[in-house]
Amino acid sequence: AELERLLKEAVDMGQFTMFYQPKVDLRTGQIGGAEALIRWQHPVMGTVSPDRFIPLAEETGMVVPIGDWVIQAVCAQQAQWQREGQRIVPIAVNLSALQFRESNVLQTISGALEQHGLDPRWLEVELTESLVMHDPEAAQQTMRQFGELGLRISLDDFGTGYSSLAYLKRFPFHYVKIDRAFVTELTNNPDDAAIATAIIAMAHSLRMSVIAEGVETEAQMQFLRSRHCDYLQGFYFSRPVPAEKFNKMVQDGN
Ligand code: G
Ligand code: G
Ligand code: MN
Ligand code: NA
Repeated sequence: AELERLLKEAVDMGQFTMFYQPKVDLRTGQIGGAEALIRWQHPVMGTVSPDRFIPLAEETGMVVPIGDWVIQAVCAQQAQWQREGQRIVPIAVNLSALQFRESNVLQTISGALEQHGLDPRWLEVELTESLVMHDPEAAQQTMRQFGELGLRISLDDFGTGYSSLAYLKRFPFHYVKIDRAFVTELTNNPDDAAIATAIIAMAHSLRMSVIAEGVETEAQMQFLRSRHCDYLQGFYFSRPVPAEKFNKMVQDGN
């Protein structure tokens, strides 16, 4: 209840901000997109990691207003950059399970896009494998509606659950994100290398693009490039950064 109060206050007092982590397009070497990641700056507690408050926000239901704020914030930011004549790239928001299942997230998204006059191609969503598998039928239906709206969808944390890509082909994903767990040991562990290679090959045969997360070294980058991975995300290129810094990186073309 205390945390619920604190999170409510955080929304009202504007203590949340969004950071952006680039996704590098391996074909062009340029930033081809980003993932939006929330940050909570509390006046006394300091910076609180989303790893700590998102699971709790999920339990109290506060993740719904927080998630709505995230959608608003990203749409407002993209629209502002676009008005200023800046080059923009698609930005993906993470949807939490509760937000996906129990809120009217479709209305929230289409409302925000409309309000800011933003084309749906500039906003993407990331759904985790476990979220989708919790209720596959319902997820499929909501995802179809996202697709009709023109949103691209990423399958986040792929490989950590128990579903096969073949099964997931029933869902209209555009991107598969290889979980960081397989990328970390990619160049030391032949099993992880085999898994990453297989995910990329199968995703491509199903006409989905692949994003590798958690890329931290040149060797990992080279390996993923040799396997024709489409996008790379990770500290090797950039940590999640504040909006201004991200925008500068996109304009500078690196
Ligand atoms: O950098 P990172 O510490 O940003 O994020 C930690 C975890 O919190 C990740 O699992 C990430 O998906 C999740 N997360 C970050 N931002 C958001 C957000 O805006 N909404 C939701 N639902 N999860 C987020
Ligand atoms: O669960 P999700 O994939 O949405 O979370 C993204 C999380 O991964 C964020 O916490 C982000 O800070 C973190 N992250 C992004 N790139 C790297 C990386 O190269 N190494 C590590 N260890 N974490 C990363
Ligand atoms: Mn994600
Ligand atoms: Na992920």
